[in-house]
Amino acid sequence: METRDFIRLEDTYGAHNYKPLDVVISKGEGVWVWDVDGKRYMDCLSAYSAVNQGHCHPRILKALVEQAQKLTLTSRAFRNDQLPLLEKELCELTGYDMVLPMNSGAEAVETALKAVRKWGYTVKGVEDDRAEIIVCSGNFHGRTIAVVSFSSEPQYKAAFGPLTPGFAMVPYGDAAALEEAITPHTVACMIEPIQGEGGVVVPPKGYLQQVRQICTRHNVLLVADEIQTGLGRTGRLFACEWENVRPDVMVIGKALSGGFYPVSAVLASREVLDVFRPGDHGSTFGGNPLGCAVARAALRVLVEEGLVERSEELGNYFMGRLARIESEHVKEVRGRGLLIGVELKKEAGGARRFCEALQERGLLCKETHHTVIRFAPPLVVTKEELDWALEQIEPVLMMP
Ligand code: IF1
Repeated sequence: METRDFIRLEDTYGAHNYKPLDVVISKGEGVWVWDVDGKRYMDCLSAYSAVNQGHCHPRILKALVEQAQKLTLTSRAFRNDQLPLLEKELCELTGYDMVLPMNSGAEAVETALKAVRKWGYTVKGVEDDRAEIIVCSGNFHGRTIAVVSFSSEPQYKAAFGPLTPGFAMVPYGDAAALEEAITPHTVACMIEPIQGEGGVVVPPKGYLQQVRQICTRHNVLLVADEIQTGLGRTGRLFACEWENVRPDVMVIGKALSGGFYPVSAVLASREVLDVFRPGDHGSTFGGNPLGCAVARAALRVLVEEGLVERSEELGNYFMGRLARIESEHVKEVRGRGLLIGVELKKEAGGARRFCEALQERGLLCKETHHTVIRFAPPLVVTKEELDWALEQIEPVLMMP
């Protein structure tokens, strides 16, 4: 079968909820992937930062295979010998008290929403069924009905109503607006420290600090969605560390498994996560031994291979070189670590055609918000590989 045969099958039998680039990938190693015709590409998307450790990392692969040969799933009706170790290692790495493991990012976000609502009723003393959670315009937290209910992107929610109440929206980056939106019913404020889908939007300096102070002042929990920005992507273990901010609740996913398997988690203090009683919440696959063994290896790789430091160092280099490309199309280059957005001017005719030209030259990336090219290679990338990428990017940005 060739590329067009796979595409025809997918278009015939698959739901059309995506419009992917027409490259059919069948193999990956480190920062490189190969399509079914054997053509090699550098992956500059990293599955939206799920493969920070690089494709098919040998140490994570070994953990996956060894665990798969022993035990994969018990359900939480019984205990398994991997979950306690992952929980302990995550708490030791991050300084949080407790972990609640789930699978997808959206599920972990839902879990965090349930936790802060229950905290609001049982600890803060909010009136029954009145809890409010403040979110930001331009947010992306997943695709479930509750989560799209507070999206500011009309397409994400249109025709999926009735939607879930209990959310208020404020402009991203505006701390004063957040403080004004707080009411006696407010239990939490949820933010992305850098908005990924929003177009790699880095908030104004001091914003996260201000949000932290406002939340503390009003006894409102700060929930950080670090599903995309966390685990080294921005040159810190968590992007909130750029402003020395410690959220009350941290949501992680994606790179928690190095891309091998869906593993997500909510991290929080005992005061928050201890609101859950047996039967309140759960998941058949959440905390399964295969996912836990994979996540333990994925975390070890991040730490022991120094990928967080590498992300900062190479991110600075890459972003600096990108910023020096003198293209008439570029409006701004921004980001942190190896999460970089190149925003094009309106007249450039959209980012998609640049992504397609980069694909021709063997570099895969994905536009976001029509006008932003996002560059987020696996954190194992080398300086030499980034130099090769720049040799491809430069002429493409110079296109008429
Ligand atoms: C898709 C975007 C990125 C996320 C944050 C929660 C989730 C995500 C901050 C949900 C997921 C993904 C989903 C993916 C595209 C992608 C994405 F463009 F849509 F926004 F990365 F930028 N919080 N982001 O970024 O996690 O349930 O998917 O595991 O195709 O929808 P999930």
